[in-house]
Amino acid sequence: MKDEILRHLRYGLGKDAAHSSVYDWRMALSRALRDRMVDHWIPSTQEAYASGSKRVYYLSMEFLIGRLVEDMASNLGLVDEAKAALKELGQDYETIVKDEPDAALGNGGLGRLAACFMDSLATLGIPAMGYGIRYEHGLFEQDFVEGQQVERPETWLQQDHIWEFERPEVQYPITFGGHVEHHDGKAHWHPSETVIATAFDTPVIGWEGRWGNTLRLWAAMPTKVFDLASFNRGDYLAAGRSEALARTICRVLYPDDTTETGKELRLKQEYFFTSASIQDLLRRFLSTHADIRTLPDAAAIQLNDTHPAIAGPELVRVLVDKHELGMDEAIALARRCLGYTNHTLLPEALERWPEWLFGRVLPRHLEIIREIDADHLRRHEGAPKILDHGNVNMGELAFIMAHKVNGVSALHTDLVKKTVFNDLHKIHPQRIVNQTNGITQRRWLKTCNPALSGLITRELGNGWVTDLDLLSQLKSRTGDVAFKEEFVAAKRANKVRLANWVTETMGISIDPDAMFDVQIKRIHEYKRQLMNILETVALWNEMRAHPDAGWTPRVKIFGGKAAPGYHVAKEIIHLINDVAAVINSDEITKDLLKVVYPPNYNVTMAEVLIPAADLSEQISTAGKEASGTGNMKFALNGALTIGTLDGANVEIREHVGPENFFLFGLTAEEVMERRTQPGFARAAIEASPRLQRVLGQIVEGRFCPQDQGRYHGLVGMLYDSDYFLVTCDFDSYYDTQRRADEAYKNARNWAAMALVNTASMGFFSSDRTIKGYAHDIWHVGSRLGAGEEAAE
Ligand code: OX2
Repeated sequence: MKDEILRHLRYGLGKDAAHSSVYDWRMALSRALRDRMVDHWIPSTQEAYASGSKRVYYLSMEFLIGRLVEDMASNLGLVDEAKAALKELGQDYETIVKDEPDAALGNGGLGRLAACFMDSLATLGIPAMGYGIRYEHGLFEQDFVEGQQVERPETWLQQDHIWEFERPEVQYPITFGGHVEHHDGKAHWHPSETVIATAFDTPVIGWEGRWGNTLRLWAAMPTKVFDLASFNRGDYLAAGRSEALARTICRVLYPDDTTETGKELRLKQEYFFTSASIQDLLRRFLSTHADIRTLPDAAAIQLNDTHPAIAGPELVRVLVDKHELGMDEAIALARRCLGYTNHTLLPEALERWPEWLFGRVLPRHLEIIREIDADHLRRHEGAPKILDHGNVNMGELAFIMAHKVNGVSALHTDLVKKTVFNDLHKIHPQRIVNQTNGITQRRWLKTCNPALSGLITRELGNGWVTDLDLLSQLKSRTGDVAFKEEFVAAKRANKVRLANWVTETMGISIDPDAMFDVQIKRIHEYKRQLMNILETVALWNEMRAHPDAGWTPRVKIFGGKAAPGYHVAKEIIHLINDVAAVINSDEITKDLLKVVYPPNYNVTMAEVLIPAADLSEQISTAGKEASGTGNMKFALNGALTIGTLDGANVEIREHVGPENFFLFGLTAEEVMERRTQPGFARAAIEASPRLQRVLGQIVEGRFCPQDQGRYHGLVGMLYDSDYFLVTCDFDSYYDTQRRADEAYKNARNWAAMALVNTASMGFFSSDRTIKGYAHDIWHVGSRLGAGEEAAE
């Protein structure tokens, strides 16, 4: 390893050791690791090709990857070797790992899920390809200026991204606009614009290098890079115009995960990567198969939300216009290939395009969608339509074109059947299935929490790394005092690590013995960070009034970004920061309560916060969070959950047992019922003197004396509408927090509860989730060991 690092430093970077920066060392280490990855990757790719086995194509607008050095080193079993080699070279492994920017090609849960799935697919040896967009700028960087969010462009590609291989030979034309002519019984699309999609491949190597898959991200290029004639005329801007236009398509990630933008550029992005992926998988298929009708035996195409839903009409278009299949046959064939995952019930997040806009960008696809609607209506009278009220409904399109539709937790799937797709569900009662989300324990325990994972491996061996159910053996240890002490020591070490980081980066000192209470996720009204900060103020009031009442000291930690156009979410951020400033400088409560909100929450920050958490905040309005995946990461790392019966919380609670979970709040059914009662919010506020007081303080400008009216709108909204029922759940939330305070005082018992949480998380491995998709939706198997079998 040492020689390899030095060789890459010299011949890959043209540097000598004496004059190398941290960046240079990181590049050299990464290249050395990449070489090893390639040695696992190429044989897997060859095997998948030679065996002709069915492949999974996972189409996703987002892959929220984070850093890769440590992930790759860990999956290859090279962490110790890399550390030792660097040490001999006078370099520090940790420093080098920390130099890597996050690959932030996603907004949150949906993108991170795709990244966990890629890890599990490779570890399970399932031939698969992830398809997405190689955004030049990932999710924006967040800064706070006087407590308010400011966005700055993210620039991960300004440094060399050495994990990827550019594939200039893999190019496809992607066309937009123009018009369609029909003659000789055929459709002829004459587009007005063409860009080229070109591939960049990142190897994804599973645990111990047993199998390797590919993440293929598409970048856009102009058909003609440079117009020399314009340049020679002196029109320099015109000379580069086509390049600029093409590049725009993959320039930035839309920073919004749950509201629809309806922008033409977004539609182009969606079609761009979907069409490139469909062309690519068809080329691969046709290079080894003669009959296009056997495509469903070779390709399972999974749509991660509706963003790639255009895959249905695109596949039909190619089958009909290029391969001359009949429309009905093409639709049926495409459906056998496609699966669709729904991730949200929020009406504002369901994609709809105005028909006029859609038809302008994709005129041939609009015709095909009409045919799909007609075909479906012929078979199912009165069925919901894709084209309705001048809109193209992407949810209906994805549903009708998929042979399976899945929700991401038991509760969510149930609600999908009862609400958004109720009519379609009645027509196709077998189509909707559940696949409860999961997380990869390789990143979310093994690598991010070496203190705890080291302890577990010492006790159980390392089988849990690929079989998380083995953790259940730890349940018998809740009475083992010595083991529990070690378990607690691991948590404490992680808390000290976090406390030091908070002091260094924010200048706030926090006590590692206080309860670390963490809410990290996108800022959204339904996730109710607002309720959390209101409860913080209520607690602070009580602490000030009775400072000697034996309080459990707390550190309230927040992390998360707001979509740049989401005004209310930004107000909530401002309020949290205003409250933090006041509380953190209060002499009376200085040893009892702190509020910490580090800016720019991302995957890397999660990897530090989650192992250090005691209490995990999963407090969304019931029925709104489809699943959540942070909830799983916390419990796996030994945090207790305070939460509502929402998303995967329900299943987490079932697995850890109700006595090891702090439940509060209205159920999804009660939420729906409560909303029908006129004036429910005002009634709830009037019934809660505690909440009244908090709201009064905020309105009077207690946390913003220089600008007293700052939160009048926000508080007014709670009184008048409160769609997310912050007011109704507030008292139950406050009381449950006090139960958590009491429980925390009994350190032994808390440790036992935390241990049961860790030990009960086997079900929430993304390995289990992927096995479910493979069995119920994709009908694919593992290739692990298959190569040897064939050779024998
Ligand atoms: C998220 C959901 O909000 C979250 O509940 C879920 O855990 C995650 O997807 C992965 O399934 N954009 N992000 C999501 O949905 C959408 C749309």
